[in-house]
Amino acid sequence: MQLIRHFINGEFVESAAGKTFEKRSPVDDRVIATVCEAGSAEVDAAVSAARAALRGDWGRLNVAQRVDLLYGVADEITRRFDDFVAAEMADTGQPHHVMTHAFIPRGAANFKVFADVIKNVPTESFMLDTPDGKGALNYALRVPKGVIGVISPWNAPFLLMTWKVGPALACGNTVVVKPSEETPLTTSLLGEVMNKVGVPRGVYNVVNGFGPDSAGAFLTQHPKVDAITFTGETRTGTAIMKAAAEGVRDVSFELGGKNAGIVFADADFDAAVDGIFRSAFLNSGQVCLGTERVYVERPIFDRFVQALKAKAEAVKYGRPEDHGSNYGPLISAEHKQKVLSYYAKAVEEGATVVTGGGVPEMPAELASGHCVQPTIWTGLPETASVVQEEIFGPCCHIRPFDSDDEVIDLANANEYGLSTTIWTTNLSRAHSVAARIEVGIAWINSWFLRDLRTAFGGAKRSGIGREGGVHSLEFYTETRNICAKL
Ligand code: NAD
Ligand code: 6OD
Repeated sequence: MQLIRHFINGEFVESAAGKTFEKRSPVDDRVIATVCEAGSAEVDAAVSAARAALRGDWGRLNVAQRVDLLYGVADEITRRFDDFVAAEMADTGQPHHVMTHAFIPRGAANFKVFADVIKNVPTESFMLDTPDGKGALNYALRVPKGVIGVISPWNAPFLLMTWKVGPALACGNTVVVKPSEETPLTTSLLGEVMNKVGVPRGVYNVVNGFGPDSAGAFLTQHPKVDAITFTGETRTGTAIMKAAAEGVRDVSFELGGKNAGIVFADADFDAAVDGIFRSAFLNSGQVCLGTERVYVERPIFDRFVQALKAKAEAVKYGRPEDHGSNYGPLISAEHKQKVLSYYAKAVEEGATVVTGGGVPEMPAELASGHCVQPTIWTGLPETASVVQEEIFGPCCHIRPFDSDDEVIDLANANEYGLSTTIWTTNLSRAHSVAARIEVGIAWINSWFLRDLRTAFGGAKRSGIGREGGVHSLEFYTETRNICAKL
């Protein structure tokens, strides 16, 4: 049985108190690893190592040297691509092609892109007129914020963790990462990469464990952590913000979503069906940007519902390494129960179940896994809890609409504001609708198409701040202005 240890000051270590927990496969519920659970002693050690590294070799590197190391990390991830793919498949149970085409390559890109950003983005300068006529020169330096606490979720573990570690290190910080208890494998593997490439000890640290009363809470409450970047549920964000208030520490939050997909009658029909299918069911619906509310213009409503149903019913269940499968399980028995409780609630609330609504028949060896059927509902009022609350499963409610104003109001009538996807061939309408939806990210005729230089984050309850490109520099550095009298 694999033992997943913490990675502190360049070494893989167990917990002093010997506490561990089990990591189970989402595919068949077998225990696949034993994971060490950090107590406050391990979190303290990790934070101390990270602080010391700021003053050590890492803190003395110039930008070009840091950039070289980050390129080395990206290259080593690519060299060990198959190991990362295997580890992430074991953790999440999601299909091989999702790992190879999306999630693992993004891990390498997250280091390269921010190495390029830090190398190329200038800081501001101003000449100030002074009474003596000689003037003063103001120029800004970007300095690292210090030790960054990184708390990451389980749904795309490597992509989401490196999306924060890449820019944090590019800016010269050090990190202590607490991966989700559900998905510790790739975060641990990245420790091997850091050592291989020669990233100094203490720059990248990992502590495993849970949230409340465990590693997550110990890390976010730690007074020597300078800032916290978090991706996860909005409710968890509230707890972390309270912890960060002590010591007035900065936070960057990427939180939940209940995103609307909008399909106009003039859309390229097949592209829209494919796009909504992906946005509702990729990763078994466990994507924060996923579409759980679909609004379709009335003339194509029935045809659209039937086309999406046909695709949902054609998914291929299977083991992640089985290349014929394109659909995986939910992450855990607990999450499966949550999603199934929403499936039951939809029926109680009066939904028409177009397809799905339960657990698929699976071969005996996968029956104890956590698959649920892709599910489509129609006929619910907007007040229904399955239309308002984030389910984070493979499901969506579809409702017809008749005008731009109506669909904009429907899309905005939700406490979340992460993303939207709009399907139409009328680009002037697309731009005007996109500008009026209260979200951080609006896609037109696409979904999850990412340019890492752009601002990423959520409006309303979907987050605080933006990361991506120069926006990440805003969070991961302090700007220090120097004013020199000439
Ligand atoms: P979660 O909030 O339950 O857990 C996320 C992380 O926080 C885990 O590592 C967990 O151990 C830790 N944690 C939990 N309680 C904590 C506490 N009190 N103090 C410190 N750490 C704590 O989220 P999840 O279930 O892992 O992920 C799913 C959620 O993440 C969904 O709501 C989804 O929308 C959201 N998400 C958002 C984005 C985005 O970019 N906006 C991306 C991915 C996931
Ligand atoms: O692409 C990204 O940078 C990002 N943060 C994606 C989030 C996916 C949510 O599940």
